[in-house]
Amino acid sequence: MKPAPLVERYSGNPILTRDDVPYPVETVHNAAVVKHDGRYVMLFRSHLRNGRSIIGIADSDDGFRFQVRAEPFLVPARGEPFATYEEFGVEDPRVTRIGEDYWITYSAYSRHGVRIALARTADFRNVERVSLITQADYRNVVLFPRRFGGRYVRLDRPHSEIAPWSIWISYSPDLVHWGDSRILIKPAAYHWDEMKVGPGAPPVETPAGWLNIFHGVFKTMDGAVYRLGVALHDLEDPSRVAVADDWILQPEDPWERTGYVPNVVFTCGAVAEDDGTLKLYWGGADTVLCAGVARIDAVVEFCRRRPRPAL
Ligand code: M1P
Repeated sequence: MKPAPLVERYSGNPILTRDDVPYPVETVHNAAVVKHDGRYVMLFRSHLRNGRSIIGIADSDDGFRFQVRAEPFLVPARGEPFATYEEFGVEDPRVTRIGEDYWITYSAYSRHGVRIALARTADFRNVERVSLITQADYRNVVLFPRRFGGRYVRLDRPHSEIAPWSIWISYSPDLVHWGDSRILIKPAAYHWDEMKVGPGAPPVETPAGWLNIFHGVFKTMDGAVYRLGVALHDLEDPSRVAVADDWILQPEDPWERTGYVPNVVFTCGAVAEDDGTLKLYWGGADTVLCAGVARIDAVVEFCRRRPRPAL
C-alpha cells in the first residue's frame, strides 16, 4: 500500500490568487505566514504587469481563508540606501519573530543584482527597513528565532559560477553584520535537487531539532522542476544537520504545473500549531498560493529514516 502523503494539500487550494487582490497584480505566491495576536498574517509576493514584484499583506482567522489588505505592505523603497537596490522589485519575504519584533528578509532586485534586505515590524502596520545584509548574488535568507552562543544564525544561499547553488550558514552579533559562513547542504548528484537548493521556510523548532523545509531544483529537457525537501538541524548547534534523501512535495495540481513558471512549488513559510501539525504554504507555478498540513513528528521521522550526506 502507498503511504499517505507527508503533506496533505488543503482541499480549497489555491488559497489566494490575483483575483483576491484589490489592486492590479498578475500573481500571488511565495508567502511568509506567522501568527500575530491570535491571527495569521501573510506577506506574499506579486508580479506587477511590468514583470517586477511587490509584497502584499493578508490576514486570516484559520490560516486558510485570507483577506488581502487594500494596500501592499512593501514596494520598492524611495529612500537610500534601499532605493538603489530595490529598483527592480522586492520578492520572496520570510518572517521570523525574535523577541517582540518580526524580522523580514526579502530579495532586493536592481541593476546591480539581487541581494537581501532586512526590515522589522512590531504590528504589521508599520515597517522599518533596517539594513541590506548581503552583497549581490544572494537569495533565500531565513533567520533562526533565537541566538546560539550569543549570536544570531541564518541559512542563506549565495550564487556561484563554479558550483551548484547550496545552503550555507552564517552568524551575526546584531542581525546586521554577518560572517563565519560555511557551506551546509549541497545538491546531491542525479537527485531531485541536483541543480540547486535554497532555504525555504524559516526554521521551525521541534523537540527533535529545527525543521528546515527547503527547495530543490532538477533540470529536465522541458525546464526545471522545483520540489520541497526537509532537513533537521541540531537544537543547540544548527550547523549539525540531517537531510532527508527524498522530497516531501512536488508540483502535482494543475495550478502547480502550469502558470507563470511551470512546475514550481516554492515555500517561504510554515506555522507550527499547538496540536503537533505544521501548516505549510507554497507558491504554485509562481502564480497562485497553496497550503497544506503535515504532522511535525512524521516530518521529523522522515528526516531520520533515510538521511543522505548533507555535503
Ligand atoms: O521560479 C521559481 C523560483 O525561482 C527562484 O528561486 P531560486 O531562489 O531557487 O533561484 C526565485 O525567483 C523564486 O522566487 C521563484 O519562485
